[in-house]
Parts: sequence; C-alpha cells; structure tokens
Amino acid sequence: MTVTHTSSPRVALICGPYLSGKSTLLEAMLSEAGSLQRHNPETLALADNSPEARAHEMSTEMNIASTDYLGEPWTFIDCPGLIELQQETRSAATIADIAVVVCEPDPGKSTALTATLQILDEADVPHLLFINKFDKEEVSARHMLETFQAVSRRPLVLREIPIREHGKVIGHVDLVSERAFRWEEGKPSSLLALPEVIQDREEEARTTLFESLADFDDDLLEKLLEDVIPSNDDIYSNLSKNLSSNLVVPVLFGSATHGNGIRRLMKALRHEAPDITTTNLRLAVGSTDGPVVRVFKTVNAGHAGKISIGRVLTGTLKDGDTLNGQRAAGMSKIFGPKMERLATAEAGDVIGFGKLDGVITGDRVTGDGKLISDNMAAPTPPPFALAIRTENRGDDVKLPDNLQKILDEDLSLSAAFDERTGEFILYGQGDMHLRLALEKLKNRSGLTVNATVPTVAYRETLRKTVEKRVRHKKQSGGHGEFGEVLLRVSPRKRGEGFIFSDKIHGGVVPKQYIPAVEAGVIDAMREGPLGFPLVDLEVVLTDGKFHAVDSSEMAFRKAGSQAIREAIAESGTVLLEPINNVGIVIPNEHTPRIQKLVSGRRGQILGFDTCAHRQGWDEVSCQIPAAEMQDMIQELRSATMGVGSYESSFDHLQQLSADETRKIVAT
Ligand SMILES: Nc1nc2c(ncn2[C@@H]2O[C@H](COP(=O)(O)OP(=O)(O)OP(=O)(O)O)[C@@H](O)[C@H]2O)c(=O)[nH]1
Ligand SMILES: [Mg+2]
Repeated sequence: MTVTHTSSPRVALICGPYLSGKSTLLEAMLSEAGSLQRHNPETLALADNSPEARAHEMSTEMNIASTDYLGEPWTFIDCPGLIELQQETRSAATIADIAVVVCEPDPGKSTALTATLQILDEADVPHLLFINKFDKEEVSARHMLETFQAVSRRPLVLREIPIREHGKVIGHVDLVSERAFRWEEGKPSSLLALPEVIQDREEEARTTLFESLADFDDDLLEKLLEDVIPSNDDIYSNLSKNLSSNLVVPVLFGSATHGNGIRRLMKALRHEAPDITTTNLRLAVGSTDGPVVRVFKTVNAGHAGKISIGRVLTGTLKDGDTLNGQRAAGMSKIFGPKMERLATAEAGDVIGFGKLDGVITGDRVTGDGKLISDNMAAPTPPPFALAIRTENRGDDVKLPDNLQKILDEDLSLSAAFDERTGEFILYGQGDMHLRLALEKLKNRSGLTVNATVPTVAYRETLRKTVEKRVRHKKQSGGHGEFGEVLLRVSPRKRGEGFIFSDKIHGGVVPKQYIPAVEAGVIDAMREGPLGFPLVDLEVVLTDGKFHAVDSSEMAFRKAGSQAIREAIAESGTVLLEPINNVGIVIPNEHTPRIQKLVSGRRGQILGFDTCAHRQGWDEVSCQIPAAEMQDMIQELRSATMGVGSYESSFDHLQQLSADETRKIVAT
C-alpha cells in the first residue's frame, strides 16, 4: 500500500510553553526548507521583529512564514509561549492543519504544556510533540514520555529513540524505517549502523509504537496478535490516519539551535499532516460556490494600514476579487516581515489583504458578501486590569484611535471607562500582556501612557437618620443670598440608591428652587468624610424659608450642600467595599485548592458545579472583594498549571469593619 501525499497548501502551527525554542525551530525549519540561511544574520531576523519582541527577547505575537518544502507549499505559524499571550495560539489554531508542540526535555516543565494542549484539544487540532534542546543535558526520552503523558489526553507515541555516546545524544533511530542517523552540526544527518547496544531498546520501543497504533486499527491489531510484522507502508499510513483523526500524538526530538532532528520533523509533517480538506471538516465548512477566507490575525502596523491575514478555506481568489462586498486588494504571501504580492491564491493558502473594512480577527469572509462571525477563538475573559492615563494631557484626543488599533490586533485585550471611579481601564490577561500593549502603543504612535492599579470603588453611607436645618445667608451690597432648608437624611438598604423628595407645603420653598436643593445635595455626596462618594440614602426636604429679593437657585444649592454635610458629620458614615461575583473555571483535579485561594482573599464560595462545556472541568461560584482581586490571576494560574481562568463582575457593596476601614482610609 502506498501513502498518498497531498500537495495542497498546508499550515503547521508551532506552539508550546514559554522559551521552549519555537521561534528558533521555525527558523531551523525554514532553513531546512532552503528559504533561510541560518548563518546569515540578515535572514535570521525573520522572527520576533517588533521592537517589543526585541526588547523582551521573546515572541510577543505570531510569526508567519509561507514557503515551499520539497515542492509542497507550507505556512508555518510560530506563536508566543507566554501564558498571557495565548490568544495568538487560540486564533491560529482555528485554521491550522496540524500543530507542532515544542517543549523542553525537562520533566519539571511538563505542566507548562497543559495550557497549550488545552487550546489544541478545544480546537481539535492534531498535533505532534517536538522535544527540543536535546543537546542540553543527559535526558531520558522514556522518562520524559511518562511525565508528558500525564498531561496529555491522547496517547503519546515515540517515533524515534536517541542514540548516545558518552551519555550525550548524538543521533536517533527512526522506529518505522529502523534507520539510525548521526546528527551533524548544520548539515543533514549521516546514516549510521544501528548500534548493537540499543537494539533491544529499539525493538521494545517499536513494539510499543505498533501497539499504540493498533488500538485504533483492527487490521493492525490482528497482525500483531498473529506475530506478523506490519509493513512500513502500513505503519506510515496508520500514523498518518491516526494523526489526522487526532487520536495519537507522535513524539520527536532534536535541537533547533543545532539543526538536529529537523529534517525528521519536517518529513513527518510532509507525510502525515492532514490538509485543508480535513481541516474544513473540523471547521464545518462545506463546499461553497465562491471563496471563503477565515481571518485569524489583524495587523495595524506600518504604512500599509490595516492588514487582515487569513487562510483560504475553499475556492480560489484573484487579487482584486470581491470579499465581503469589498475589493480585496494587495493580496500577499507572508514571510516574516516581508509581504510579497500574489496574483492568485488557492484553498489552503495563507494570505494578507489590504484594508477590509468591518472585518475583524475570527471572521469568515466570503465571495458572496456574507460575513460569518463564528467566534471560534473567543478570548478568555480578561482577568487583569490597569487604569491608564496619558502622560501628557494634550495627547488625550489621540488615545482612542491609536489604542483601538492595538485592541483590534488582540481580541484578548479590551478597554472601557469605569464610571464608578472615573478611570479608563485596560483589561487583559496579565500585567505583562498590558505592559506590552502599552509599549506597542508608544512604539507605534509615540503616546506615553501611565498605568496604575485601578482604584477600588469604595463608597460611604450614613449610620443613622439625622435632621438638619441650615440657613444660607449673605449680605454683601446689592442682592444678598438667602435660602433656608430643613433636610431629613436617612440611610437606605444596600443597592437601593439615592432618592430625593420634598414635603413642602404652602410654598415655604418655592417650587423653582427645589431642584437646586437636590443639586446641592448631590454636590456634597461626591465626597464623604472618609474620602469616598456617598450612596444609598434618602433625603427629604421638609421645610425651609425664602426671601422675595435675595433668594436664588445658587443660594438654595449652597443651603442644600451645607445641610447634607452637617447631617453626614452628625450621623457619621460607614465604608462600603465592592464585592464581585466570580466564576472560577478549573480542571477538577485542582478544585480542592480553590477553597484556600478564595478564603485567603476574604472571599466566600457559593457553590461548585461541573462545567457544562468542558469535560473534566469545574466552575466554582464565589464572591470576592474587588480589592483582593488585582493579582488573583497569578495565584490561580500557579495553582492550576496555568490553565485556570475566571470571569468577574460587580455584585454588591458590603460594609467594612472599623478596623478594615481605618486601614483603607490611612492609605
Ligand atoms: N540548548 C538549546 N537552546 C535552544 C534550543 N532552541 C532554542 N534554544 C534557546 O532557547 C531560548 C528561547 O528560544 P526561542 O526560540 O526564542 O524560544 P520560544 O519558544 O520561541 O520563546 P517564546 O516565543 O518567547 O515563548 C533561546 O535562548 C534559544 O537560543 C536548542 O535546541 N538547544
Ligand atoms: Mg518565540
């Protein structure tokens, strides 16, 4: 049986934990494909070109490179590993045919894989594991496999085993072809006779590989039971079938910096990765008359203006064709920072377009003008916030447009004005995520924006009902000022808000002055004696006096303000703090740790539930004071291997004890 190879354009996502060597691997793969010269510093600057990526020596957004490998078209998309930047992986996963999960040969870092595997599982993307940095230490592939298996839902199957000399890995044996290779620095590996010392190990690993594949194929199982050795073609076809169906995870290893194991990896991709036909089944994209393009990235940098990057899912496109009712111009192939104009694109290709109005990342645009927003890569709700303010007030007018361009590039960022505190808040996945967004803003538009921990929206309310009569009187030549009011000020229940009414009889306060009294009361409520706005009180104007000549709206406004200030001073106030409703979503093995996290933040658990849309996950409902939540995401991530998340919203105000009040007022 021969394996049929497809040559339609395929997309491989390169993802995995922080600093595992993904961008280095991308460059090594491109150099293997002949489209980069590894030792030419100019061409090596393909990945991580943005000023932010350079400043932090890490990937801050996806690196995309389309190229040919052995006559077949490929696009490789390397995503950042930082947990706060996982929206890039989530977004690219929706269009990828396959993912290469890159990790380090360190069992201690196996948990860092969880977040990546979760994204791939949710998007149902077939993947293989590439254990990088095999040059570094004495590592055991078998031991590694056991620890990595613990975090993978699918069976990991070792495709090759290492050959060692003096404890150092010097090459590998391919378990299907049974050929041994010696790794060479910067050159293709050379063939080697299979070392005798590893023959037993090789046989054992080969049998394990066959058995793992036979779990999904009755014919293969039968052969193994009858002690018939399956043909290599049989094994290759099973590997490719099981990988396409996302049943197994083949495991390879090597070294991106030394260029070792790269050809094996690329050949595995070439022979075993599914193509756009399989991916369309996953995306439930049926055949259509015209082209369908899924946009997975939006870039607003540089002179070109907005660029939408998408994958053609079906059909073919010519530059200038209509997409979403607009002329799709400037169609280009992407190779890192370089864009090369394209006249046509076919199903499977990844392409950049010039300005497509109204199209955002995640949209499917079609030739017949339909826009489908299927939101497949919906971001996790932002668990972190900073209040932002331009350093130079004169820049305020420039902020909204320039910030919006950054937000359009990253759906896991958002911004909103908080009416309770009067602050403009930037929301995202963590401190670093927001700092990078602000750096991007500065690098692109020159705007310096300062960020601070958002103010907690504390409030005050009265302790008891008080009545206060105040006469505001001023005689200073000409017209004087006169207004007298008697106010009854009472506390209301939490959440009932502020109401004002009057019980004036006989016109002792003329009708036209009553709204001025209310305005005066509202003026004074902006800041109570503890320094916070007042809420939940009822004010009744019960009596007053006016003067035919000297009374005015201003005089009654001042009287209203003074009366309420005096009433508040006599009653005294209590401090109220905002309490949020929080829904924490975590894999259920971590649920027991949540109690401590919540109680450590003065929170209360209201209930546990299984997550309706995620098998094996729980949702813990709780209430936590807003003041305790600023850095909660860090603790939650470290308690849940980086995958826990939460959604929160304001629920109610709650009275604080005198002790707690003192602490807050003192700061
Ligand atoms: N020893 C060794 N170091 C490597 C290898 N591959 C990458 N590195 C080093 O690991 C560090 C991180 O490499 P990157 O390629 O930037 O890692 P990354 O996974 O893209 O990082 P992020 O995208 O920021 O998550 C760099 O110092 C690389 O030189 C390898 O095969 N062996
Ligand atoms: Mg990187």
